[in-house]
Amino acid sequence: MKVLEGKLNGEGLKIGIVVSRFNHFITDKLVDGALDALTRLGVKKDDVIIVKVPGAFEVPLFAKELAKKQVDAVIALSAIIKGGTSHYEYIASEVAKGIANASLELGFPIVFGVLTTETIEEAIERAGTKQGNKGYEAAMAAVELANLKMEMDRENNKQWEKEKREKHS
Ligand code: INI
Repeated sequence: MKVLEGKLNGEGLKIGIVVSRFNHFITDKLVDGALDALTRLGVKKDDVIIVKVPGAFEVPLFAKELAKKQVDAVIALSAIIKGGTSHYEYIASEVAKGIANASLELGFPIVFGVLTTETIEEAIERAGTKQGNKGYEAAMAAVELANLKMEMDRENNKQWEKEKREKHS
């Protein structure tokens, strides 16, 4: 039996972060959490690139652009808080779809570190207080997935080489 699983080791990895400024008192905390996890896992500060965008709606496009650069995974961070905003649902579903589409189209790990909450209090709880830090969790997943992607690529190459050899033997 073969089990493939990404290691939680960030040494040598390059990681991109896209973060929105909207609700920045929350998203700044998500970035802090993400950087804390990346540093603990061995990612060097110089190997992290952060792209700031106005709001969550803009995150998928720039997550996709960043994924085309020399990084091993991208972390998408934003805070969509319902409060009194009526278009909350539209933004939340577009952002989720946009990130999933970008990741699938490129075949590249883009981690969903987007908070969608009813209230500001719930967002605070998930940005470094009672319920942990979504940015920290997203960064852990990014490192695991970057390593898993490399491992899968190696496996696929091995398989491809094997099939090529068998075809020509
Ligand atoms: N952007 C957010 O990141 N979070 C929100 O809660 C939010 N709400 O509720 O409006 C929000 N709106 C801005 C949006 O993401 C775009 O930046 C804007 O519409 C310009 O395209």
